[in-house]
Amino acid sequence: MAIATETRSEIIEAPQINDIRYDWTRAEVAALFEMPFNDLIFRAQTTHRRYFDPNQVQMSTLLSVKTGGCIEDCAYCPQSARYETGVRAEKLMAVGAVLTEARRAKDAGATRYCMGAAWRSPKDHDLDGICAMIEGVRELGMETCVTLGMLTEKQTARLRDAGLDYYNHNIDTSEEYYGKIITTRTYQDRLETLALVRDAGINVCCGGIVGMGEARDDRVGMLLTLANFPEHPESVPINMLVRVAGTPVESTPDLDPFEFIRMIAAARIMMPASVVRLSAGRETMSDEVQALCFLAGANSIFVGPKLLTTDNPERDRDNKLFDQLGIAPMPA
Ligand code: SAM
Ligand code: DTB
Ligand code: SF4
Repeated sequence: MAIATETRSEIIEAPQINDIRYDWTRAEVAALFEMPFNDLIFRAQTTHRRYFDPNQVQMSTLLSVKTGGCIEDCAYCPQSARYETGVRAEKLMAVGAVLTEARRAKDAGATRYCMGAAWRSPKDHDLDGICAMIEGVRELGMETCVTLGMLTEKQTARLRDAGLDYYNHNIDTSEEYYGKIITTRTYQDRLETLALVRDAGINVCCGGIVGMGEARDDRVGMLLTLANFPEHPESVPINMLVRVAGTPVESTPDLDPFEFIRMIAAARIMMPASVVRLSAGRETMSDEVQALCFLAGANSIFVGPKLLTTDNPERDRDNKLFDQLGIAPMPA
């Protein structure tokens, strides 16, 4: 049945101004997911254009500075010591080696360097090396982001003082589905670290993963949590699960790509001024799906052949796609 014209324009045009809100209801978010696809994408793209250049995408590069051997049981993660995934446990990298990689990423056009460590939480002495990495990457003129697990207040202060721009700590999924994915730390633990990061004055990078067998209502719930924080995360990574052999979620059925695009569009509408990151999962995504993600408001990607331990598209493929779409890298 066709929707009446007035209803259609209400849906599309309703929040034209003051669209940065922190009071989303579950029903409103569920209604976004149920919109006709074209209406949803139109509204997301309209919102996107009020805050960003629609033809620019931010480029970050990731490096795993401490790989594998993690004591946590995150069901998606190749770095958990509990699963046989073929990822070997390594020590924290030397600062010089990290800076060599960062320089290479900068030369290849990345403006943000993101360093990840497979820790439940860092020890205080681990931060000596991490802070030196942050200082070194900043001296190269790149923005810095780290993801190290749970933090204490003292640790957030040290990271801020080292000049850290962003801290990535994901809620991963809805509060309701969370217990199916991780049992070794709670949703509340995550919220506490996020609050400490925010209070320290560091930009928050927080999102999650879809395609882990969750229901649409869980995707709605995850976005509700993110958009109803006292401040929106400045950066919102939406990861498509990379199914890694040996992890408990390795046989999860494919998520409908249109549902993934809806997730990006809903994130864009709910957090209009945040950078929405099309994160893990691009390696197996068609160029057409990626183009629809950009149309839906995604404006950041990871570039370089590796994420942390899994594959990411080669630069030639990304450069070609940017050319085909007339997309330029977002300046820092
Ligand atoms: N150990 C730290 C932590 O868990 O907070 C930092 C690194 S952890 C690998 C960073 C994030 O990567 C996770 O929260 C998760 O959202 C994402 N991630 C890990 N494995 C993934 C996979 N197989 N597919 C998609 N995203 C994944
Ligand atoms: C995020 O949300 N996605 C990135 C980054 N933050 C650290 C990590 C994706 C990891 C994918 C699995 C891997 O390569 O190990
Ligand atoms: Fe460890 Fe982070 Fe992987 Fe969880 S996501 S197992 S905490 S490295």
